[in-house]
Amino acid sequence: AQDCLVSNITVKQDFDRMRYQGTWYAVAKKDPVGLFLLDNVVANFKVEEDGTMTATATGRVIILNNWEMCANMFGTFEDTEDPARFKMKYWGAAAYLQTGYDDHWIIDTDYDNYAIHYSCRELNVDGTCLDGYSFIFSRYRDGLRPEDQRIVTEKKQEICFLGKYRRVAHTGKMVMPYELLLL
Ligand code: FEN
Repeated sequence: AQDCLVSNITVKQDFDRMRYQGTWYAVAKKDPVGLFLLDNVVANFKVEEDGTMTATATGRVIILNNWEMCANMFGTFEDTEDPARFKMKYWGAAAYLQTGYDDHWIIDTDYDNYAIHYSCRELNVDGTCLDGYSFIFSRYRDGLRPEDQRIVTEKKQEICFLGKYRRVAHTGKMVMPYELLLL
C-alpha cells in the first residue's frame, strides 16, 4: 500500500499454517512503543490437533536494575476470514512480562527461508499506522539469503516501515529451552 493505509496492506495469499510450523529466527525488527523483546528473538510455531496455531518465542529483555533476562513468551492465534490475518493473545512465562492482544499478519513468506510479520496496534485518524511492530524472520540463524533480501526490502516499503528496522543480534547466549521447542 503506497498510501500507507493499514486497510490496504496485502498479506500472503492462501497462507498455509502447516508449512509455517517450526523455528524462525528474527533477523530484523521494527519496535512498537513500550516494552518489547530486545534481541536473540526466536519463535517456534505449531499447529495444534484442533487446528489452532500457537507459538512460543524467546528474547532478551532488561528489567529494572539492568537485569538481563531471557523472556519466554506464548501466543495463541485466533483465526479471521483471511488465513494470513490473526489476532494473537500473548503472555509471558514470568509474571513481570506484559500480556497483550495484537493483530498478527503474515505479509509474505516462502515457508522455507523468509517471513515478514506485521502488527499495527494503533491507527492514526487518516488510517495509517501510529504504533506497530514487525519482524523479519529467517529459517537460518545467519540471516536471509541475498535473493530473499530484495523481496523483504520491497515488502518493508509496502508496509511503510522501511528504514525503521534494526538488526536482531543472535549472540547465542540465549537459546530456546528444548521444552519450548516441543510445545
Ligand atoms: C512473536 C512470535 C510469535 C509468538 C509471540 C510473538 C510476540 C511477542 C511479543 C513480546 C512482547 C514482549 C514484552 C516484554 C516485556 C510475534 C515474536 C508471542 C509481543 C511485552 C519487559 C521489560 C522490562 C520490564 C518488564 C517487562 O514485558 N518486557 O521491567
